[in-house]
Amino acid sequence: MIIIQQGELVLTDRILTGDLLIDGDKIVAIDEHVPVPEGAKVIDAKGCYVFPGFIDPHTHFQMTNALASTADDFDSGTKAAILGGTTSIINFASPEEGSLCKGLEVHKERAAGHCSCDYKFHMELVEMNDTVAGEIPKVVEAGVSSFKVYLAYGFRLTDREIYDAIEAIKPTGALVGAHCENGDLIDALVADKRKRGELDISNHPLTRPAMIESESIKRFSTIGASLEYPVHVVHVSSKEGVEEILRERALGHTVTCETCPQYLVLDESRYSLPNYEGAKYVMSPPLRTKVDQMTLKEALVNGTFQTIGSDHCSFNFEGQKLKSRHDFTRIPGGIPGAEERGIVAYDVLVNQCNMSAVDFMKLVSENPAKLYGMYPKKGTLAVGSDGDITIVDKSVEHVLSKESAHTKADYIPYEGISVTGKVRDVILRGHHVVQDGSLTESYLGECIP
Ligand code: DUC
Ligand code: ZN
Ligand code: ZN
Ligand code: ZN
Repeated sequence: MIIIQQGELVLTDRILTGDLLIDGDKIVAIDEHVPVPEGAKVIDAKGCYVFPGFIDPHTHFQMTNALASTADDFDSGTKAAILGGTTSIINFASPEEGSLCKGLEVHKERAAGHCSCDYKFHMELVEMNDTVAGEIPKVVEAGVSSFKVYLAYGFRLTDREIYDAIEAIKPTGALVGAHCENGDLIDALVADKRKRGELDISNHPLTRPAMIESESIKRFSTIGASLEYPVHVVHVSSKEGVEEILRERALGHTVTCETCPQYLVLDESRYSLPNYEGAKYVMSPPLRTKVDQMTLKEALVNGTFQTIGSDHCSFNFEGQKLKSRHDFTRIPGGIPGAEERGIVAYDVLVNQCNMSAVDFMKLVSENPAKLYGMYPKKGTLAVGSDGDITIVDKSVEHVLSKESAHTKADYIPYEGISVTGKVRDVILRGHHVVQDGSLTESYLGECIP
C-alpha cells in the first residue's frame, strides 16, 4: 500500500488538499485525511500537485520510415515518458503486409516486456480496400480504439478512401484521427524548390505553409460530416488551423483536436540556425510564428483543444538528420519530446497562462483517457481507478537539457529552456516507479485492454 499525504490532489472538478491511498494497483481512498494503514509506504506531497498519471496520445517509438529508424525503441522511449510523468502512451502501429491484424500483433510483440509505462496503439490506415475494411472490427476487438489516416506523405489516402475508412470505422465507434496537411500541394511546392535548387533547411517550412494545414483540416472535417461521424485532428500547429476547426464547429461538425508543446515554445526561426542545427527541428507540420504560438496558447486556455501529444519521433542529429543537411526533403522528420511534454505544457499553461491545474489535468490526463476508451480506469483520481499518479513539485526550477534527458536521441529540442515544476514521483498501478526524479523499478508497463 502507498499513501500520498497532503498533496494538492487534482480531481476532476476541484483541488483537494488531502491524502490518497493506493492498495494493490487501485486507488482505494481519497479524503482530507486518510488513516495510515499499517505497513503502508508514506509519500509526503506537501507543496506538490498530485495528478492522475499523464497520458501521451501521440508517440512513434521503434518506428522505421522510408528515411531512417527512430533513435528510441519502446525501452528508451517509455523510460523517458515515465520519467516525465507519463504513465500511459498511445503509440502508432502500422499494418504489416497489408494486414491490420498482423501489424497490431507485431507492434504488441515489440512492446511486450519492453515498456516502463502502460501502452496501447492507434492503427494507421495507409491504404483502403476490402481487406482493410474487414479487419477494422477485428483490431477494435483486439483493443484498438483509434485509427489514423494521413492527408500527406506517400501513404496518404484520397478523399474517397478516407470516406470509405470512416464508413468502415463508424459501426465500431472508434476515433478517426488525421494528419492534416495537403500532400499533393506539398509535393508541388517541394518540386518547385528542387527545380530552383533551393534545398537548404530554411525551405522546409515554406513547402508546408499553414494554409496547407487548414485546407486539409477543412477537407477531413467535411468528409467526417458527410458521414455524420466525429473526427480528430492531431498536431494542430497554426492559427489558420485553429480558426478552421472553430469554423467547422460553428457549422455543427464534431471535431476534436490535439496540439504539441513544440508549437507553443519553439518557432520557425530555428530553421535558420547556423551549423545546420535547423535539421533538429525538421518535423511536420513545421514550427510556426510567434503569432501562431499565441493563438495556440489562447485556444488551449479557452478549451478549444482536447489533448496535448508529444509526437515523439526521435532521430539523431549526427548521423541521421545532419547527413541530409543539403536536401531538407531527405531529413527524417520528427523530434524527441515524450519526457518533456508534460512539464513544458505545465510551465506554459499553468505558470505562464494561468490555466487552472484542473484544466491542465484534463488536457494531459482526463480527455485523452476519455477519447481513447481508457476512462475511468485511467485519467482520473477516483476510487477504483488505476493507481497511476504523477507528483509535480511546484517549487523546483530547472533547465531542460540533453544531459539529464533519457531519450536515446543525441539532442532534445527544448535544450536550455527553464521551467518551474518538476516531476518528482510517479506511481504506475501501485508501483512507485519514479522516486525523486529517478527510475526505481522498470519493465512494468502493460498493454491497456
Ligand atoms: N511528423 C509526423 O507526421 N509524424 C512523425 C514526425 C513528424 O514530424
Ligand atoms: Zn502526423
Ligand atoms: Zn505523429
Ligand atoms: Zn513492484
